[in-house]
Amino acid sequence: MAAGVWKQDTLEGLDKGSRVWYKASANEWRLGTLQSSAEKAECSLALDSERGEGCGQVITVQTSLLVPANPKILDGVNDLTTLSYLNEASILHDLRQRYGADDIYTHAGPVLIAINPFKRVPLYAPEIIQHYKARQGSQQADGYEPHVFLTADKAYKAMCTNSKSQSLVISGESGAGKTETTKIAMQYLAGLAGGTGVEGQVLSTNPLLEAFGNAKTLRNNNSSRFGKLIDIYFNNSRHICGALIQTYLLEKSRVVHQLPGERNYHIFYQICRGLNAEERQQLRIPADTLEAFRYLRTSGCTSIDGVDDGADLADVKKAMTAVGIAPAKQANIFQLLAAILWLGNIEFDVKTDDSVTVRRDAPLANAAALLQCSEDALASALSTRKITAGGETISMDLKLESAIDTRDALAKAAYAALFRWLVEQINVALAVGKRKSDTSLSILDIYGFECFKENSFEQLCINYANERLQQQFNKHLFKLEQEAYATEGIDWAHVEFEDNQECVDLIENRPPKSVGIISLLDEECMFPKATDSTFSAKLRENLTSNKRFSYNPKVPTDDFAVEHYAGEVVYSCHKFLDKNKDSLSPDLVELMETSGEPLLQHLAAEIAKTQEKRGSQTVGSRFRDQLKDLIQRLDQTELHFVRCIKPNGAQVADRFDAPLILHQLRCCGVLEVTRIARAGYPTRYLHTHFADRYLVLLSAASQRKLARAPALDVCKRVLEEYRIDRSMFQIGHTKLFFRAGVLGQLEDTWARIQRSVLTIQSTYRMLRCRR
Ligand code: AD9
Ligand code: MG
Repeated sequence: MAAGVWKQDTLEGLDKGSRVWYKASANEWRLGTLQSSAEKAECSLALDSERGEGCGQVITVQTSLLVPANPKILDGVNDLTTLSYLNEASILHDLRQRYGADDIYTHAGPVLIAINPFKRVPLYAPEIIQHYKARQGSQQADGYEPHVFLTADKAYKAMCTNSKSQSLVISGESGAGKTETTKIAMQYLAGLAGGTGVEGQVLSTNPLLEAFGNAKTLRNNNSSRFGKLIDIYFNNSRHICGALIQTYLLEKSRVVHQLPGERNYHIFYQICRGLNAEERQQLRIPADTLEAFRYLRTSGCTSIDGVDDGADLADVKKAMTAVGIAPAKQANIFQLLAAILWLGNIEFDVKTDDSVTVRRDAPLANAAALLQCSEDALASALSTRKITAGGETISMDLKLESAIDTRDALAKAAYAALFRWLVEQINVALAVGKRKSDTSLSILDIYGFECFKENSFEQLCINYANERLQQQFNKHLFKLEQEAYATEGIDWAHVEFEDNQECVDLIENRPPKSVGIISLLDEECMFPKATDSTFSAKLRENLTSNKRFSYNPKVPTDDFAVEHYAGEVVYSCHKFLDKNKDSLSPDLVELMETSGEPLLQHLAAEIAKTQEKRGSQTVGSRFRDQLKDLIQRLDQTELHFVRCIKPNGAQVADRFDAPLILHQLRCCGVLEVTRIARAGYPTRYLHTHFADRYLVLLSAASQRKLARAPALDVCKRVLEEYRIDRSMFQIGHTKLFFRAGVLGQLEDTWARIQRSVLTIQSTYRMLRCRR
């Protein structure tokens, strides 16, 4: 039967007067009406007068460039699986129509597509939450418009029904709307299952984590520079009773360096602009200018249109208080942030080729004062390194470049430790009642795929994470789905999909399997004499057989390119080794440990502990392990996918950049998912499970007759008595497979019977009590 579906997408049967899409260029489709039959190699086409230039124009085109268009009545349908013709042009057209009407959500079978509106849309009012909340049962979604609320609601209700943990996996490229979508889902769950008070705290984590972990990039003014998985726990009465946040690899290089036009983490600008005069004076932050700080100045961008950093600080403070960080602690945090800013201003004077002195001026004095250490101790930690050899410790001078790296390393390490500490504080606050529950609903919001003019180790990690998630998406929506049909002996035409295994292998494989980028990087990090260039040479030596890897032999750089599922990215090897090793010298740890500032002391102890625990494990291999763990955890839950789409690169409202959107749809396999969903049987039951559940629906006579019969006989009888159309289900070896929505009627009847049984039981109990 599935094969029949494909036929509909060919031009067969189309004739004069049929609506078709004409592929005018690689990414542009134009609507028109056939003026001749489509049987010859060329045909005549009248371009649709509703659309753009060439109105009503009749042109001769190659028939091979035409695909059928859907009837007008299907314009703007809310589930792509309901389109009669499923092709890129039709999908794009549908999404364009919906986006134009601010209907930013559309179903692609089991996947929710969310197009970023880049403006306020009236879709999130409390009444709308109420509307979705009123939805009955876990099966029925009919009559409800696609919405993140609906997806969250399905997950929540499935959790309540099956007692199985659920996950919302939100993906899309940078700026596509993942973080906003996550917040919208959290807002819904707080409205749906609040009541214990924890939900307020859960929501408070957003402004807090965004202040410390988000920044303006060239792709997104509020770009997440860390990944997060938030597990929300529910108690027996299905109210939120706690949460746990796990974060992934914060981009800490941003603390000391940003690309032109980007910014450092929001919190720095917030304290500079939002603290009052007295607070600023204490932190030695000058009144008028952010340009005073090198870490904020060099990118040439300190403000974001429409963002009031000063006012945002108030929200951040409120959020801190909500998660139990008292004002005194908040002051410590701000002090550390100011210290980091002053560290960045410390200058070095070159003494000889091999040594520097730290300039004794205001930045050193201010940084030392804020870190609560002596100027001498700070100066010596930044300009020398202690080396132990033969039981003796000697102090070695640092060259200018190393001294600068050491200064920046201290700033980065302190910030990253602060971030980890914050997440810990949040988790302590959210742990209320957590252990009383074994079911959770998790939401994954990571950094989206990105490609800049210059891409470094951080982009490789970010894109690797996205590659892994894409693989998981493929596994659940293509592989597992189709394998299930094959093992159950279901009649099924296989749907091809873009497998990204080769790219995942390229990055993460390790011996003895084969080598990958991370394993080669680790190997290189062990050689004392290795440099970024020797690493680059190693990649070229070992990886050229992988089709996803390439480099330009004509250009004398250390660059290499990876063909990701979402496009090619050229990476520069600069600093790969340092970033992967990420070790903080013992001198700096010691400096922090001896600080008079308790928070810094605490962070230093944590850094020392983590360094010890990690041993020689590198950032890359730890990230690989974390991702593996993440995927395993997600696999144990029921998955719900949201695909965020970025409508244009300018981050503006009402601009539908068709080629950009089409590229994203292609990369993430929306067309194929829709095909599978349309041809597939998303609802399954084991024969035994189905028989047990629905036996009660049979007539009394049938129930008696089938009481001892095999489960499959019961199933067949139920399907018969309820006249389920033969095309709507298939019987597998152990399971029954149903098309979407078929079981609604059975479920309704089942629920009605359950309710009356319960009523009878409670009346009976009441009567007994009275007696
Ligand atoms: V990144 O990978 O972290 O760089 P995200 O998270 O995918 O990226 P984000 O959620 O931050 O993107 O969205 C980018 C911007 O789009 C937001 O700051 C909003 O201004 C805008 N946006 C996204 N979704 C919505 C929405 N549902 N309504 C209104 C939205 N604006
Ligand atoms: Mg984000």
